[in-house]
Amino acid sequence: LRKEADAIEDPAAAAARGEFARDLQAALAKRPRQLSPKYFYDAAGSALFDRICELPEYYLTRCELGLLSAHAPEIAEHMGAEAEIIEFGAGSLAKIRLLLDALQGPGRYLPIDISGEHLAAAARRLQQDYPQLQIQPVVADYTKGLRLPPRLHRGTRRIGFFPGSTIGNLRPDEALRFLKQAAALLRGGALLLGADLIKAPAVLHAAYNDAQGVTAAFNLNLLVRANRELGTDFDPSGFAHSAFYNAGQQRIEMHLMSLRKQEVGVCGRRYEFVEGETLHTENSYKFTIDSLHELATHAGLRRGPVWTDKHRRFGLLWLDA
Ligand code: AVJ
Repeated sequence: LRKEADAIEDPAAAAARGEFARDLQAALAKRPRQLSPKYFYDAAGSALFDRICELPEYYLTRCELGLLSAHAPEIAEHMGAEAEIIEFGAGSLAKIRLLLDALQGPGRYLPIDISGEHLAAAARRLQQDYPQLQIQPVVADYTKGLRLPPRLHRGTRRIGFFPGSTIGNLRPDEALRFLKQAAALLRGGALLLGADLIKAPAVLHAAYNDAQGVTAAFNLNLLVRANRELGTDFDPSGFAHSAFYNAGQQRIEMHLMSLRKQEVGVCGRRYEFVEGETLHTENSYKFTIDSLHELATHAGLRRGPVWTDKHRRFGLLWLDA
């Protein structure tokens, strides 16, 4: 049965698995050991992330949803009728609903996400609630160069939507490259960018070290995923979730820390972890409105309105392309 299942694995899934194996081996071969956070988002990881968004400590999602719903009419006015909305890292498609409710029928909605099954299911649910909307899901890794279907009509305005502070997962040089690509792709339109702001380290720390341990499970799920998809032999109970604010770099770092000396097999190679050694799994950069404007201006975007909450926890920026 197992053999048969392997034989019929679709080529895209096989390629994705090959890339995961190569990236994991490369991550384990270098020091410090670091892997892209994109590998968090298998079906289980995407579901865990959705639970993170509901946690009392994880203020980011609530804050951004609050901004979107409070300012949806104004944002919709900036977007204009019949534009097409392109969402980068669309996830569960919850945030776009707030904008769709305020918009007079956008021309089309293109959610881009790396987690194919999760995206397809979310798109089906959205279609049920917005039967008139033209939805075109795109399963892709948008950090790798963006290719999109042609504009709906000549002259259709494209509005990019990059919420959730996902931009914080990118190193500053990668964020700049992404914004440059987005600027080129959206030329004549705009980008609506949501980003987490620098604040008291204790507040940041709590958001990534929740009391229920959901963030720990999200982090450790990476090892569970590797075991299932690549046949590695990680012992998830031999690793601990570690998340802390690196003030010098203005970022939260997440790591998986080895609790003892141990060896792990990955596709025929063995890798040793000494006690306390980590695999760096994510950076989550924090910004100021000024630092975001500087980055955007460098990328060829022009500053527009900014919406933020009274505690200045989160920023929503309109950037003309
Ligand atoms: C989806 C990348 C914005 O960095 O806050 C949540 C992911 N990691 N808890 C973030 C995440 C740990 C999240 N982003």
